Amino acid sequence: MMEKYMVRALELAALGRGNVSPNPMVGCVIVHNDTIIGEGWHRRYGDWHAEVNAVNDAIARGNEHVLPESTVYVTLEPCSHFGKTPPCADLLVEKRVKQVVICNDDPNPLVAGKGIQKLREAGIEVINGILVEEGRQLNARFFTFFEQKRPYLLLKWAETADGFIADEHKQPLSISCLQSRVLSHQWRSEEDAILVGTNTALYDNPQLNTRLWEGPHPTRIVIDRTLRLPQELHLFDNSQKTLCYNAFKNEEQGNTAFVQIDFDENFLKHLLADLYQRKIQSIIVEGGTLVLQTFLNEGVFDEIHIFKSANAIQKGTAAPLLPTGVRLVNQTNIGGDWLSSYQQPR
Ligand code: AOF
Ligand code: ZN
Repeated sequence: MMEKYMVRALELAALGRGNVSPNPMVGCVIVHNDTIIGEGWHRRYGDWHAEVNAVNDAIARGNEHVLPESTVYVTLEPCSHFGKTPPCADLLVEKRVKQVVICNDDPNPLVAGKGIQKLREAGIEVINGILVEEGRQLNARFFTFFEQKRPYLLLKWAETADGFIADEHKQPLSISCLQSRVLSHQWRSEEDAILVGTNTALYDNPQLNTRLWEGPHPTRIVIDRTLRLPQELHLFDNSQKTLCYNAFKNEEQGNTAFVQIDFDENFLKHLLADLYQRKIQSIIVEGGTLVLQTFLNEGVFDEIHIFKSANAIQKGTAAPLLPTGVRLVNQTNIGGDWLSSYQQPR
């Protein structure tokens, strides 16, 4: 029975997809006598939290007087902090609800257990850990960001039937079909940032935007240790925010920020620590082979998506090598390409 209402709360939470980042998607259902008397979800970043919307819905439906005999099902521990809105835990205490059932603890250090503590101290019964895995999957980016103190990482590339990612002349090469490229642009619009290495920036002069899809443009991230990338590249055209990681300077130029980091053997750690500090919650890494292989070899990634085209080119730059142990989660045709998706086993 508890699962039934939590499933509904998770469904409501998912309605916030695309509008709440970097906040988590959260849903809330209020139940009295085995009947739903109020529902709500976090609809938009900066807006009311799920619990507030559910309580207001219950009030609008004339159910305020039964709140003290009701159970609140919420997919994330109610917050305890004054952020964009006052604490949800305080609201539930003020309405004297009988019981609160929670899916996931909030890993945000501003909350992290303090919400549950507030409820219990006020004498409200709290049950947590209902449908934990479903909740963690829904908000994988949010949980990875706070628990691992790094952005959620998607690695994506397109390779030819014979395993090449670029031709022998390093010329920009369109390997995947239009449908695959449209899908990649949709993916770009769903993440906070997109990352490429020096060679890709130099040889492909990519725009790294979402022109084939309607949606927000991600922050562009480029690695340029020795600052050898020419300023004429699309990357530096100020049309989107760009972070350029290098070994020499910290400087803001229009929409581009040059960020100096240590390029020692812990380069990846330094990079991800800086991005965490900038609150970048997710990144799609699009190449080239060297950069992708670095993430793969260190085992620092969450998802891998590979488009394989039908044509062979015989010569060129080899595509990255998949590490052993990754879990194949999906395979499908996208136009003329074959898309394989993998996950890092947890
Ligand atoms: C809840 N219910 O529906 C959500 C919560 O910037 P703010 O003030 O909106 O706070 C964002 C933080 O609040 C977010 O990082 C997470 O810890 C929590 N989100 N909490 O009780 C909600 N969206
Ligand atoms: Zn809240």
